Amino acid sequence: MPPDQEQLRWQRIREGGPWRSILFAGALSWGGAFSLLFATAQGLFGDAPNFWFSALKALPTGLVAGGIFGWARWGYALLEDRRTRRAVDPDEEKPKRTIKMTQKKNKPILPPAMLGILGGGQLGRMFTVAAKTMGYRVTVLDPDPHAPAADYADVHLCLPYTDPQALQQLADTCAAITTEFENVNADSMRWLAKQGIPVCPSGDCVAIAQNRIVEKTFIRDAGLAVAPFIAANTAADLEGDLSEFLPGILKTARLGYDGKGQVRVKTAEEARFALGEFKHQPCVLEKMMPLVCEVSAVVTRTASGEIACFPIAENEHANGILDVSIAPARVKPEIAERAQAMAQQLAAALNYVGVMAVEFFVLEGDELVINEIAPRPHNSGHYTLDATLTDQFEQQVRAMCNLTPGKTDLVSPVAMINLLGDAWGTDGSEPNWEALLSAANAKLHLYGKKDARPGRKMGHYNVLAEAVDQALAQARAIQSQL
Ligand code: AIR
Repeated sequence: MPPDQEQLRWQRIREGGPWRSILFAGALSWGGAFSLLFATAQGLFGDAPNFWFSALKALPTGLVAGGIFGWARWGYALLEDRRTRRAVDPDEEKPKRTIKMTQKKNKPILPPAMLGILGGGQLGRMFTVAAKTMGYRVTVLDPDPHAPAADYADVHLCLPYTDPQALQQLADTCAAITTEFENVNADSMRWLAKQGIPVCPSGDCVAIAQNRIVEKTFIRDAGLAVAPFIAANTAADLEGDLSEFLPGILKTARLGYDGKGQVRVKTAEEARFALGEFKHQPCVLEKMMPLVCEVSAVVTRTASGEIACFPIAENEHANGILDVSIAPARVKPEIAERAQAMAQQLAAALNYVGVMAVEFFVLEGDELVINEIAPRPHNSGHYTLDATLTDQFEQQVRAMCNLTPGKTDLVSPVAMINLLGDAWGTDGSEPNWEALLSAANAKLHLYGKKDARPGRKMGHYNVLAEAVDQALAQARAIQSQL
């Protein structure tokens, strides 16, 4: 029986209660099995005239024994379940399904199992390539007929993330499901988990990352540092003294990435005005921090709690969009280690399964505060495609398939530069690829997107060199020629 089916069966037994357990699991399957066993024993060693008569005679005993065994199995599953819940969260009376599922030592899901992914953008595409390379099959759910991942996927369900039939097909055909886009519907993910499919990360983790207020509160409650912030659910929340959070950035609580949905504010009046501009949707006002630099950690955590963290990347943004990432980050080793430890602590606090990125601000005095998390592989982890022993997309496959995370050693210093739509001509002409591809140490990754809009991530390239500054200088030189 495939591992996911075994897990599903245990979950059904746990949730079915004693009656269903006796009637279905106990009396029918185990009862049948016990009868057969008794009958064979009777037929072989008993004194009845023939085998079938023995079987008939042994049937009631077999059914009773099977029923008792069914009870025992259910009782054991319940006990194990309670133990796991207590270990995970002693205060939670009704823990979420994902919490208990992810604590089990699950069996590996092996090729050629079908893996599902919600979202088929560039991250889904690179995930699909990694999964296909390892021999898995992939189903992508993305409403865009030109979804970049569809070029490689075995199945493209070109339907909305909430489409019941698409979700049913994922549930029926996939051994595990992941996502690549945090604005994907968390309830769709919860529904899939309810069908017994391992969903990594859980809908609950995605829901936390989808709302900046919930996200920052969670991080703070986990004992980790965030920039001072105030939740602005309504205009009234911004009426009091805001000096603690100013100058600051007002960010919409939901649906913001790549600099979308945020504005810098210097005064309380500006903050209130900006809230009006965002049509009074829930926002957070966050104090602007005096940054030395920004770094990020991409961490992988499996259902059994194994954790691996990639080397810390140092990031620079342009117009709110990641421009360049370099590894190793040019920070003290102690800071890099602390960032990795914080990312791992957060992943454990979330009971996270999959690949997660944690973005940090490095402040004066070597202080580290968490900016935000992304419940998926991350743009700042694209350097791993060419510069580490395992890349972040293989890690995503490994985590969702209950495999040990691959080794994350950096093989070479690297600089990753994003290729935005701005590099394409207004007439759709291509950038000067020759300038890039003629360098033997530059690696081009294009996402196959149809429309090159300004600010749209179309691809990236990695430059590998002996020293990180050398890699960065060469990557910048190439950028200026594109
Ligand atoms: N993405 C997800 N969160 C942030 C980013 N950048 C990736 C995902 C998603 C794609 O960007 O892969 O599917 C969407 O890109 P676009 O250009 O279609 O908006």
